[in-house]
Amino acid sequence: MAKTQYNADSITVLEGLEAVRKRPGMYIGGVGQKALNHLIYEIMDNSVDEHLAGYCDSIWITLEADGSCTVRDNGRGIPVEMHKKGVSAERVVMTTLHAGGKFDNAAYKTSGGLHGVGSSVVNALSAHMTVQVSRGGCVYRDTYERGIPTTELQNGLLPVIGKSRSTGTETNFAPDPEIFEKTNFKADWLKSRIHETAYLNPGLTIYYEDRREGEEEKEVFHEPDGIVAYVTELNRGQTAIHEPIYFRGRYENIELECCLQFVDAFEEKLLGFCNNIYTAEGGTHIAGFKTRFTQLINSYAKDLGILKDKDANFTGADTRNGMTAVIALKHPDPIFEGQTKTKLASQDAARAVFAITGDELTHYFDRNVETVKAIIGCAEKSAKIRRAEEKAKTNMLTKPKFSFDSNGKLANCESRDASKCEIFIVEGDSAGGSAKTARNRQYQAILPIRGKILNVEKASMDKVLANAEIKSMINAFGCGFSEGYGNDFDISKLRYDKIVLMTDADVDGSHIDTLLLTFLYRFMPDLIYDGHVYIAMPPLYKVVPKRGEGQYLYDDKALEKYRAKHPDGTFTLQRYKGLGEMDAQQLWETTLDPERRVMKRVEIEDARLASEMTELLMGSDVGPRRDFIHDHADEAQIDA
Ligand code: 0RA
Repeated sequence: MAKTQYNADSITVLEGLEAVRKRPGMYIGGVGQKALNHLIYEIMDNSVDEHLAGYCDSIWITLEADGSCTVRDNGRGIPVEMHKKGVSAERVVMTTLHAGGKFDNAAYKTSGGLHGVGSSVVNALSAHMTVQVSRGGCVYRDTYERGIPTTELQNGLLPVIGKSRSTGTETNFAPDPEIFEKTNFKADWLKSRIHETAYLNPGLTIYYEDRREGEEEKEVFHEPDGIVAYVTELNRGQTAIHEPIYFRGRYENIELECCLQFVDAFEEKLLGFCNNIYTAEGGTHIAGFKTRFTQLINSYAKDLGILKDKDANFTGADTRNGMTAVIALKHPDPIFEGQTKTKLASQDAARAVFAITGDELTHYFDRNVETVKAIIGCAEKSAKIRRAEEKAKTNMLTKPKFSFDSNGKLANCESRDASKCEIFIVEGDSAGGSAKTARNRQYQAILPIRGKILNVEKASMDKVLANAEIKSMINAFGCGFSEGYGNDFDISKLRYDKIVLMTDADVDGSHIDTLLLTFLYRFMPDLIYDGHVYIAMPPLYKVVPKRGEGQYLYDDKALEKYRAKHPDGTFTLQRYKGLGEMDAQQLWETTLDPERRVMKRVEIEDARLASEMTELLMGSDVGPRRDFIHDHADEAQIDA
């Protein structure tokens, strides 16, 4: 390793990177799985910026067998020439913390300077990082450990390690286990993000490869139809009521690209992006779109005689009933705010989107009246249900609620300290009975539910609220619920820190999980966002060897492994077909005991994954749902 030379500049540099290592959360939003994946996005976004600048059409992203990640592009290559600081520009980019240094660097993205913002943060948080630049006929290489350069410069410049006719940048980095709780990247989140990038950049091809043992996979992401393909994909499996509507426009320096399509469902999927960044918290672009869209639909409904003068206007939510839309904005100098800096705050964005949407959709609707009529039909359905719901809610609020402790079959726990309490939603009375015997009654509550709960995606609101199983859950959780038009949800009133779905490991059980999750997702999504919802993973087998201790096995893979270790077959194998087959002792050991149980926390990475998940959950086919659980089962962890 080369000795690092310290001068005044490099000391401030090191202090900067030290700050990143001291407070990684400030720069990448945490040290968990989400933040870990974020490292890749930071590096990948720089290559996407090079694409947006018009110089790069391919990006290669590889999860290496050794746990590191490589991002390569065919852009111009990060400048390696002498920077005014007296060292290679690449070195400056990789070691200089950019101003602000906040979690989301979006604000600096289009500033046109040396992009590579974020690279220094990734560098600081990587056990090692290698940057290889092909430019001007040569290949240059620079290396770092925990942000500190380990390659000796020659007169301030990078060593040349080879020749090349092509140009581009390749960054390989390994997240530092001193910083991150876990260092294995989540492939499904990454692929989802890559796919989103491909939809938003139709001229770009992204080659993804996972080389990790047991995970080997290759996929090419290229979406020449852009956001039209995105909307089509979001609506896959649903009944579209018209062709996708696509428009684009420019207003001052702001460019808008938009695609929307209605489906026959009570759902609204509105995804906003600004400069390729998903604006999870919405913002001015979304507001401008919504305002103008509501006006348009009300005005067409009146012009077409569907709404009479005496009729009340449709609400905004009515007009978006069944809408799927992608709104992609390019802004030269966006301002972001909000908790995760994913809310667009620039006022001119609202004006631009308002104006372009008005012009373009008027143009379209005037030529496609049948489409407007179909969209107004969705608004009418929504308005009707909304009125029925308002009635149902008033009825429900005026009727006395069940009292907490005498709520149906709930066996509540003794403690009232929500942070320590858990509730298990258990399928069937017999398993419920064993669970009641087995539990720690101080902290664990058991709520048995009977058979299949109502499919909330299909039923109307008043039916949902009349369903006994749903009522007992709402009452037990204590935090109310939110629904499209109203919001009585208050998470601070939640009575349990953990809500655990405990169903049989078979098709029926997975269907019940599906329905329960759909219910939670629609009416109490914050419970999922805040990580309160878990799925119990009861074992499938118990093996007892001739000598030694018995052991529970949670899946077929584990059984295979066990068989391989005991080739003589000298063990007895018990298979659990359902929770009901376990006695109280076994149920405690495997599913209830915080020290030993295995459960999976239900996570929603972002709105897109969430909507995909709903779609997955909504289908009558349990196959995809099984796959979902199965795919995530390897992350199941002992939850202590
Ligand atoms: C600024 C100027 C030039 C290239 C880049 C940035 C650049 C940065 C990254 C980061 C990842 N991949 C990248 N590709 C390019 C080129 C200046 C020139 O050649 O004139």
